Amino acid sequence: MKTSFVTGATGQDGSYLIRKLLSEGRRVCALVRRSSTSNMSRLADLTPGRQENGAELQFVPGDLTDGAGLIGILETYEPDEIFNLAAQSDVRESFNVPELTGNVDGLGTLRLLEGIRRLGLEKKTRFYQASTSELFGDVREKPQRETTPFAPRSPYAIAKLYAYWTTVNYREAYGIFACNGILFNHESPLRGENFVTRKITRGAARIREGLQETLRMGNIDSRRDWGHAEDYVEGMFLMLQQDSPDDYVLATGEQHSVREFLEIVFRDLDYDLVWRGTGVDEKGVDRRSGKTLVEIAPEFFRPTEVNYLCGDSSKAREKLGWRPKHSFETLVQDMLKNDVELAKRERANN
Ligand code: NAP
Ligand code: F7E
Repeated sequence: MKTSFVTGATGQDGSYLIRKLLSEGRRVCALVRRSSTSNMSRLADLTPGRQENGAELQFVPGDLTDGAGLIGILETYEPDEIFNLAAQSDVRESFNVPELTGNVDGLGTLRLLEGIRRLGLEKKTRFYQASTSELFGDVREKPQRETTPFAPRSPYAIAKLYAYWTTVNYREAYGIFACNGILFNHESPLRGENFVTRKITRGAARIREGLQETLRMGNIDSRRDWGHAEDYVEGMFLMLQQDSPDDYVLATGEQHSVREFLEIVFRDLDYDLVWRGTGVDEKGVDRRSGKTLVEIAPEFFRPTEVNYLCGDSSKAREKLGWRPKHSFETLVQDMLKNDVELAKRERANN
């Protein structure tokens, strides 16, 4: 039985990836960081121990800033594969906590790779690094692919750049099977509510149920290539099952603006969203009722913004046989259905 060690297990991707690994019959050791209140909500339905198909799940306490603790974990479990998903992953927040972001997202990756090396696990342990389309930042080419030069625009992206090159260096210097998955934005009903898609589906559903007045948004003309997290964890898994290690872009190749995302979500909730005014005074108004649904709030602007991302995942499609199953439409439907149900329950409990 192969042992997989997953950091960031309690996050969006960790939650989907653990289910995938258990379905593949793995022994899964899931890193959970200490918190005073539970951070296990996305994993609440999973029971540790032996699963029906013989797979096994264990939660392991630890933190990416604690090198000695990580080495102890690697020594105990000697994993066949590590999926390093843990990160301070909020780009806006990284401007407020740049040092923490560098420590977790940059040095955290180094600590794991150095652990593999010091324990002599170079030939045994395969390593997946959660790299990001934010590396492309102020994009130098459209669409972005593996060979597109990086131009990071946030402390988050700069920390991830360090992690990206550390992964490449440990592959080249020590022969570790280490891969970077350069993943474009991927969302789901399990997405954190601080990220724009979930903020919109959750907020709009709450407005519909009379639980919230408006959505206060940042730069709504920003454009992203949004896929479904369920599809993206399939790609992560495939990268570590190949004959040789490599770096891959995962993306849908389709791009939408935040403004379009707002229009689609409100349309699906039977509003007729029209835009009035310009700049920070612009508002999204329901044509029928005249009610203001969207306002611009400068506190959500970033000191430096990534305006445009759209990925070319031809390499992953050819070499890994990876194909996203979800479309943009089914992604929005999946998220909205979940958040409408949540808002209805919330109203019923009020
Ligand atoms: P997420 O939902 O924010 O999850 C982040 C995870 O990291 C959580 O489990 C969090 O634990 C954990 N974590 C944070 N600081 C830690 C620390 N010091 N030690 C140990 N664990 C720590 O992120 P996600 O969307 O699943 O993304 C997974 C990874 O892919 C991240 O590395 C992210 O940067 C990267 N990425 C994401 C996307 C995307 O669109 N989702 C695209 C490209 C790359 P708590 O639950 O305790 O907070
Ligand atoms: O912002 C704009 C915002 O926070 C998307 C992380 O998973 O994907 C994610 O990073 C865009 C930006 O994601 C609001 O300015 C407008 O242009 O959902 P987001 P992100 O910054 O792209 C990458 C690939 C990662 O690696 C990251 O870990 O939407 N935007 N108004 C807003 N964004 C937020 N959060 N809130 C707003 O009100």
